Amino acid sequence: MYHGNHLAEKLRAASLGAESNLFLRNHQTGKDISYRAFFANAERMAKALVASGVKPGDRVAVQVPKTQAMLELYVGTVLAGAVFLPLNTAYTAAEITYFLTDAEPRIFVCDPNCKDELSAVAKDAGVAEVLTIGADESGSLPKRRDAAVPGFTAVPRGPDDLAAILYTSGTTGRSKGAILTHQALASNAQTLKESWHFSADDMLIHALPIFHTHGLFVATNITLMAGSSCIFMSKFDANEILDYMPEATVLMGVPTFYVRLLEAEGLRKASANMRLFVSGSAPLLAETHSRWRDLTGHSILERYGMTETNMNTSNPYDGDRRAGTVGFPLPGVELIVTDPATGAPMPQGETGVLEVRGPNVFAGYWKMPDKTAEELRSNGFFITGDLGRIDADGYVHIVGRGKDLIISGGYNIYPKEIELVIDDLPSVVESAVIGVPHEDFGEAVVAVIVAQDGVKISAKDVSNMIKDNLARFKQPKSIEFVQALPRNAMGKVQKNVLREAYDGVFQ
Ligand code: MCA
Ligand code: AMP
Repeated sequence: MYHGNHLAEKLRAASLGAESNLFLRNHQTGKDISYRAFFANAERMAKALVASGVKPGDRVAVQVPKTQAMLELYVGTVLAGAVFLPLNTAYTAAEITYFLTDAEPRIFVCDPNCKDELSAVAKDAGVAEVLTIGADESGSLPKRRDAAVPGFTAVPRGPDDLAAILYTSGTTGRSKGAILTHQALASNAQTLKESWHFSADDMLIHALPIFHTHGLFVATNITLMAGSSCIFMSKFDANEILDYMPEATVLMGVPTFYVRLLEAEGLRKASANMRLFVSGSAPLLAETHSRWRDLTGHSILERYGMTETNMNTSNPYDGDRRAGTVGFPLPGVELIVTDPATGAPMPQGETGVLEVRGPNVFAGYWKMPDKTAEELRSNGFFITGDLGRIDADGYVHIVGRGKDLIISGGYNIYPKEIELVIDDLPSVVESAVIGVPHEDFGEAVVAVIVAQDGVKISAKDVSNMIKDNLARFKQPKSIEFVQALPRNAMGKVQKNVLREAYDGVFQ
């Protein structure tokens, strides 16, 4: 089935012969979807795309609420040999303009509520057609899916062909599209499925968004590849997750999930029969790890990944899951620590830049050959920009970031992008954006602003002026004004000084 389409074949294999098994329990609609129904719908989606003129290699850009139809569209896009390009639902029209212009998709699928505003954006970007999927699973694309006859011969695609482009923000303030091949996605999901012992007996609580690697490729691809089932929740809700735990076996989440669940009533009892808790996308505090273990008896399994690489390391399924570490390189993934200045390998145990190589690594940045050459070495190692070390027992520790990046509730935020927007405001001389500790989100955004002499401007004014340009999660949770930014002898803003000064702002 789906012969010759590298990824689709692998996503389908486990459920062949078990078509009536449950794939997805839809929390929103209350409906159960079997593997048979899911793949039939994905095939109809592929038909609808082809009927709209989508050709192999074309991009299908998608900014829609978390729905079963979006998952069907993902698999349908792969079946049609096209390239899936999911976008964060929080992005504003101004942000969407960039992605559509850069990626030049053939089709853009959006929320029907945003169709008027985004159709104009899509038209300007030269997108041929705009379709919709709504939060209630309705919309013009589901309509076309339902009108199509099931049955679709998968378009042949090899391991090196593109399956998806995921944009990841950059230190320059310009997002970069990571090109992910069929092989990168398939090999990583296969490795994770085996490393985490996924089987048809598993029921995953799926509460992550599906426009990022974690919710789309880790959670969904593993479920499909193992023939497991999932409870598909449109968003995180601690009490609803507790309600589902007795019928589930696995939860995947960002650290904020675990911090919030620890505050919820009834965690110990609800989690008694769970098999596995996985955390990633941001550092899990050792304190959260030990509180969880003390309360539930389960040791959270922390792993480390990136948009460009999928998952690189994981704590062991069997064996010691060590708090504050991200475990060992996954089978087939090489991880080395290099000197940030010279790129030479560091002696065992010392801290440097983490570099990774393996079938999981991306093929480069979309239309950015220079950026690709800067970060992806000709020998295949990708320079992650994360700082870390490997201890004597082989566990990888992430000790910091060489890149100016904030991770808030599992979302990556590049300060430069926010600084560019704030610096553009008429009453602002300059700004520096930093991340400071936040109990719920791990880190939260603070903007430190130097206003023009004699100009009266408040934090509220700034918030109002930037709100149309930046997704809500990127907007500063605190805005501070100063006379001047601290600088070193080279004139570089000392963000460490600012981070210290505003360290307690959310406490
Ligand atoms: C929501 N807000 C946020 C965030 N989420 N602000 C900063 N950071 C966030 N992550 C804003 C909301 O717009 C709202 O603004 C206010 O904060 C409070 O919202 P709340 O209702 O508490 O938030 P929520 O809707 O419950 O969402 C929190 C969340 C969510 C469940 C933690 O952010 C989430 O699902 N995060 C997961 C992200 C993820 O999947 N990352 C994986 C990336 P206001 O009230 O002012 O309007 S993939 C990756 O990183 C790599 C590859 C890897 O290794 O996995
Ligand atoms: P992104 O590619 O935007 O999804 O984010 C990838 C980044 O998230 C990595 O480069 C790390 O900085 C960070 N990250 C992911 N998982 C972990 C983890 N378990 N611990 C610490 N940082 C993590």
